[in-house]
Amino acid sequence: MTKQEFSHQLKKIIREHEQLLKRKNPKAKNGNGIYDRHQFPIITARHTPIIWRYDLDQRTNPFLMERIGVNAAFNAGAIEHNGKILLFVRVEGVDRKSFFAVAESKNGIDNFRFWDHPIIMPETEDPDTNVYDLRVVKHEDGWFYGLFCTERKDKSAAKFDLTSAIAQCGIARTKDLVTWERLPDLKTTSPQQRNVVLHPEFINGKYALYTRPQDGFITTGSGGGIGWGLTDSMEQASVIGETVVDERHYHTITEVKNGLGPAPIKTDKGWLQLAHGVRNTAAGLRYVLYLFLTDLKEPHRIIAKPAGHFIAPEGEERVGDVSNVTFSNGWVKRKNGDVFIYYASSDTRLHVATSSIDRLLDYVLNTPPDGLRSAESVRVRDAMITRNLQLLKKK
Ligand code: M1P
Repeated sequence: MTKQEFSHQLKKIIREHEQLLKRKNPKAKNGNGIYDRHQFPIITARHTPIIWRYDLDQRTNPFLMERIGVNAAFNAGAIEHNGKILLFVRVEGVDRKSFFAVAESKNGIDNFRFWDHPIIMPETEDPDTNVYDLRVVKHEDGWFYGLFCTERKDKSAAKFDLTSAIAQCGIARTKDLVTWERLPDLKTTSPQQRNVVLHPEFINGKYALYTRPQDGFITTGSGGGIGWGLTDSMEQASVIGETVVDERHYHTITEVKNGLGPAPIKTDKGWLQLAHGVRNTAAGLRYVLYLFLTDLKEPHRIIAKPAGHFIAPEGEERVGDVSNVTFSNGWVKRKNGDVFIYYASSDTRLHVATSSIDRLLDYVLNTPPDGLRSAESVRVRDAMITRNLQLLKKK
């Protein structure tokens, strides 16, 4: 490449990247009344900055090739801060290592732009092999906490077993969202923990955590579902004796496992909770999102839970590195009552679904619960059909 060709090619790469970042993202057609999807993913690997992927020095990158590729950008924590939506995106390099990076947007729906530098997350004395799925919570103690999964090789595994891993909950905190202080990992009695979420308020003067105890790295084993426990401090966080918030059930969307998504949203009717449920199929695991409501004073106690999924993979969402997955660890309630739900599809890209507190409360409070049997499902549906037919006759 001549100097001129290099410069021309670089300008083209920057121009196309800008076009992608500035693309408007209108609502998709055919919403279900509960929320609206939007036409395009809000963040993909191609949204990550050019300077993260290309070496822009012609002497060291004469072909202007991507030097350090990005494979995926998905599962993001989310907050509203100083009038902007900040997403704490799980960015995965082509080397399969994930890291966290902040992308911000004024409207929360399009024009997301990454900050120049990814988050430099400090390590503990036992270095993380991989970190992922950051849940960012502004706690009433004044800190922003980031809880995430830290994964390390299982040192007790057989010599040639290079896949066994131990997942635990890493904890960090920050005041400015730029410099993070790493705290010791959460201690629990479970050999594996993922999807741990900090409740934003003190409960009886203690920090409250939603957990997801598991026996194995992939399988829950005796892990009963989403758990709950209290700890005196986040500097030495420790939960002894988790109670189960949402138990798994046979022939439901949570048959194989479940896990809480982002920290819950407080409403005047209770805490809105977003979670994922997993079942097994001939085509592999299927991850869907579901909603439930818990008591304001006892946030571990479910007071309403619709049957089935709230968001399931659709269209291109169904395909990716880990297909048939929707996963969320971030949502934002705005002052006007709008709710932006940030969900990822198939461990590849990130989307937004928009709704409101009123709609979500209507959904959780008035959608029938799971009757756990076909006969009960058809009875509830048929009762609505009969009422509808009577209403239509009157018109
Ligand atoms: O691959 C799907 C998801 O798998 C894990 O979720 P869970 O712990 O509930 O099985 C996580 O690794 C998550 O990042 C991933 O999206």
